[in-house]
Amino acid sequence: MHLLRHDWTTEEITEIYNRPFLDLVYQAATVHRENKDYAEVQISSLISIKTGGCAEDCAYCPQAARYHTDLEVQALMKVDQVVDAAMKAKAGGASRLCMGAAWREVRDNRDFDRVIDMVKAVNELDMEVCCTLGMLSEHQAQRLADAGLYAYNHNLDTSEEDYKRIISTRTYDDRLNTIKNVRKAKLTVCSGGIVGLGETVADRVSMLCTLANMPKHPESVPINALVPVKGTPLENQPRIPIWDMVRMIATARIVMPGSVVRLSAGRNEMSTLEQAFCFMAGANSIFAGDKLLTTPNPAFVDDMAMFELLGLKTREAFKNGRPENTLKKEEAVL
Ligand code: SAM
Ligand code: DTB
Ligand code: SF4
Repeated sequence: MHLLRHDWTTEEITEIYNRPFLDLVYQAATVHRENKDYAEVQISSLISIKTGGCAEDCAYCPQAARYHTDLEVQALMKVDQVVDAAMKAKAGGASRLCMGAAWREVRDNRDFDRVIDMVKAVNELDMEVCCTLGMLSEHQAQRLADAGLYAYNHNLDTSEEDYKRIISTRTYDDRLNTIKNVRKAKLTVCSGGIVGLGETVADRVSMLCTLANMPKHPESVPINALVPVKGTPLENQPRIPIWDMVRMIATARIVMPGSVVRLSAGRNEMSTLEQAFCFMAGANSIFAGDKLLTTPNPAFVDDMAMFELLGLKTREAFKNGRPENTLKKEEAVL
């Protein structure tokens, strides 16, 4: 495998991002093909366990309480409802379930206790369990790890320089701190960002540089295309050109060759050919299921038809082994 570097400069990443398009894709595909499992795509399914009413002001987000979006606020789901949804996702081919909550941060209360129960229950279904619940303390990360969580998603979203334009209710350092807490609990990290927020190429490069220079690269790097939602400050943002999306995926693949790069939000607006280019450029994961958190996503059957057409296979759960904390009850040595 390509040497993993943690000393990238913005100049180097800018040069990669701006290469002639086909050269960039060719290089990213070459890096990707050094991985023997390059035709395998990891499938995550999202479920919004607590929807809307969030205190933060993320300019892209339909779930922020302060924007008037047509969203129905929903209290924290029950464990049984989550297990039903997880079984459905598994039957559709998902190896990972990602549970999202519209929280600024986790609080040590009964709701968090219930999320811990959800993590335990989904882990028992032999699925990788991921959560995205906002900011976490080290102790909270450890509780999630003890419950069998596999990954924690916490996106940087944009560059440090651009952050204030998009979110004013927390800082970039808050974000980086949570990621550190997740690492301390030995969970895997899922962290990436969004393109199409009105950021510059320098912002995209800067965000990739922050991710690629972390002491350990995030195991998953989601690249989302903004889904503009009516009522949010970014509702009128133009759709991101597919060329930019492919460039972003290809550059992520080159600078973080050992990570899973996820072609995330925005697939509903992409043709199969456009998505094929993203896979060619090194994307090896998607969110599947007809809904992301609150916005539409292609149906499972359509994605499976695309996989068939492109010769892609789905990746099984726990491909890189089952971490100690995710052992099922009967396997754990008590
Ligand atoms: N509240 C938690 C947080 O912000 O970390 C977890 C849920 S939040 C919805 C998870 C991620 O969804 C955000 O960091 C952002 O990257 C992505 N996201 C939210 N709205 C989006 C949109 N309209 N288009 C693309 N990505 C979006
Ligand atoms: C990620 O990077 N993208 C997902 C997941 N992690 C949590 C969320 C996308 C949300 C898109 C807008 C919505 O459906 O609300
Ligand atoms: Fe809240 Fe997360 Fe949406 Fe920001 S992205 S408003 S923190 S749910």
